Amino acid sequence: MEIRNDWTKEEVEAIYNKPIMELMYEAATVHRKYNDPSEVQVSTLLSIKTGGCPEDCSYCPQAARYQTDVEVEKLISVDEVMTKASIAKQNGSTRFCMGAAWRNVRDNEHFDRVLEMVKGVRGLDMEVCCTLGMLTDSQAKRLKEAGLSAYNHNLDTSEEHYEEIITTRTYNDRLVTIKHVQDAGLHVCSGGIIGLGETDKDRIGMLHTLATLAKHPESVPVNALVAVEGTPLADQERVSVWDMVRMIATARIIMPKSQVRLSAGREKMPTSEQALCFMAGASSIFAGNVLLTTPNPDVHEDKEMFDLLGLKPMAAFKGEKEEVAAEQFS
Ligand code: SAM
Ligand code: DTB
Ligand code: SF4
Repeated sequence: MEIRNDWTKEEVEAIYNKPIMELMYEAATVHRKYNDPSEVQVSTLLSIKTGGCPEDCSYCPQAARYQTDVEVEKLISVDEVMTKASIAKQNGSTRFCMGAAWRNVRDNEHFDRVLEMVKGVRGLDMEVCCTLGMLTDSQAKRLKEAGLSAYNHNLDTSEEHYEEIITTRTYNDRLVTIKHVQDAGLHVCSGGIIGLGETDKDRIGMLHTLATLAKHPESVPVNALVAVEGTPLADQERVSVWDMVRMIATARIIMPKSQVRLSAGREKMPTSEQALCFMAGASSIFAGNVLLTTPNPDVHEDKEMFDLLGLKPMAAFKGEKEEVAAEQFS
């Protein structure tokens, strides 16, 4: 089965709406065909610039306009990043992702410092990822030159539902940043959040947009909303595991080789629920007891889960090495 970028919305809808057991079985089958299902990519997140963000993303505790418990912090130092990245490496992470509560990147000394951070972490032989908001094409290129592996920029939801969630920038702005990232030769990490009050149609629409990009994102994070006190979405109900399974399984079937990441929301999911997500084709997690500002399971809990489920952390640069090998033989 070849990798397809020409999925129709109707095809994605038909997959998404299959009876759940059929859907899981199909996704598990596709996963085994394209990937080693025992390997899980373990990525650690670090917030390098927390809170005080000018945007109005209604799910986000870091938006300055909402009264949340998040304390505003300045951009941290390169040394602090290096210490955290070394600890993450010792704990088995092969990928390190740095997040900043920025609307967009500006060409100033702060961006220069981020480039230093990228160089430093790359020097530890880890894959490096950033999520810093909107980027120009030249900023994407500079990140690539510094050694960045991938850039995270989520679509978050469907184009139709987007305006209900964010008004301070458009869906098209997001697609433009993703294009700059792809053009710079960086891997794209892009997915979304469920539990924002969207319909199944919105979820299908978002998956369809991701699967019909010129190239599938190398990773697709599926976040369950972490409802945070003080944000407009604070009272949203927790999403059911079956909704996570449906999203993950559909993403796995339509983007067979992408790392589908079981992202925010694991803190509230027992091992049995997470196991269903791995069965449905999830191949990546965020490790460490905080995501950016909200809790995540402890490293030792995840180790116990991996032992119980027979999962093992994926080696660094696995995807990149396979790509090089494939190019050489094509
Ligand atoms: N400020 C940059 C941006 O928005 O592009 C980068 C950091 S931002 C926090 C990265 C992503 O985290 C968002 O696009 C969103 O998908 C996710 N996120 C933020 N708050 C969340 C929450 N409460 N629950 C689940 N995911 C969340
Ligand atoms: C993504 O898709 N999820 C991560 C990462 N990309 C940057 C962020 C989740 C954040 C959850 C809320 C918080 O901890 O602040
Ligand atoms: Fe700012 Fe990013 Fe949070 Fe939106 S998601 S408010 S851009 S930090």
